[in-house]
Amino acid sequence: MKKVIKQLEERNLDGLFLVDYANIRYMSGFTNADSYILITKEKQYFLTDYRYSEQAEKECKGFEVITVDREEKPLEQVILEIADSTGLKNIGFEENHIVFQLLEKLRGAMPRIEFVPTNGIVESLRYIKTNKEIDYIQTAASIADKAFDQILDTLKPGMTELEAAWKLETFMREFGADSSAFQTILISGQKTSLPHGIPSRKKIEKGDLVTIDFGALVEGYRSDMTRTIVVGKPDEKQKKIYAIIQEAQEQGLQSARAGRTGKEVNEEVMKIISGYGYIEFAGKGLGHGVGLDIHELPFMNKTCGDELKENCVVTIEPGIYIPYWGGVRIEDIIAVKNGPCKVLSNSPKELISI
Ligand SMILES: [Mn+2]
Repeated sequence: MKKVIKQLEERNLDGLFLVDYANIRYMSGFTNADSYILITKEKQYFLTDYRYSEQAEKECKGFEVITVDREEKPLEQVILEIADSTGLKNIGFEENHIVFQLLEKLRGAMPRIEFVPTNGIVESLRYIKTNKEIDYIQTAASIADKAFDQILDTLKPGMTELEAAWKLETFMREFGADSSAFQTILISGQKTSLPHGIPSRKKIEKGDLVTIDFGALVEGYRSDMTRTIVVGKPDEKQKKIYAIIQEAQEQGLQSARAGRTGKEVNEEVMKIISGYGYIEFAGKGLGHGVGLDIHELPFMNKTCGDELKENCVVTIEPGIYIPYWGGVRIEDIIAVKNGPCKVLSNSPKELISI
């Protein structure tokens, strides 16, 4: 909170209004939904409704919890009263998260107050993880590893993608996940050329590549891992593409360390794919930060200058996607270090045939 208030001072802001679920959770510890935070330099307000007020009182230490009863007084009226009583002249809002309709209501209710777009104030704090956050992500990654090991024994030709995805999610829950970290990608055959294909009623067949991109959720923190396997014996092209991605992914793990930019790491990985003549089929992004959100800072791609710092948690996930043939992606989740990174996902990476 002190760091946020310091940023408000630097930006000449009297207050900051938060709507984003992950930013609200990060600042307050609140683990539920549909709430707002108003940060002022003197005091912090947590605005929620009757469904969550008891929970908020317990979880949000250091906040004054205000239960908004919309029948009595709309949210913007409650904020106006706080602004008036504390003499706020302006309030920052999250330009990439706020709903337009809510912003219009706020501006309409308090013409005296300037609402100022901001971007990334809380995100900049979430950029580097604490040891506790890394522990949660490590736990989630280890649950995913165990579930992957089980799905290798369970997945059989004739099963649909949806059935296999459900089995995988069941295993994660059995091993202690709160839920899946995101909608599981488990796609097969030609469909693996879709980087984010959706599991369907398509049956998994002999000869198919199967791309499995999934993660577990633990205490609000997410893991993210991808493995590509083959049903039966791989053919020569499958082996060749897989070997390129395996080499590229290994390079990514070597290159990712504190002080380097996502752009530099991406370049070194793409150089390998380029050397084999497959750059036109390479995925555009190499990786992304992971934490309370599945995709957060820093990002690693051609245009991203985000610098990797000690204890950033990011993915390294190069892929080759050939339309109407298929694709291969290998993804690990890592904690960035000053030296070699710490790989949090530990499932095998040689081409597995089931
Ligand atoms: Mn990912």
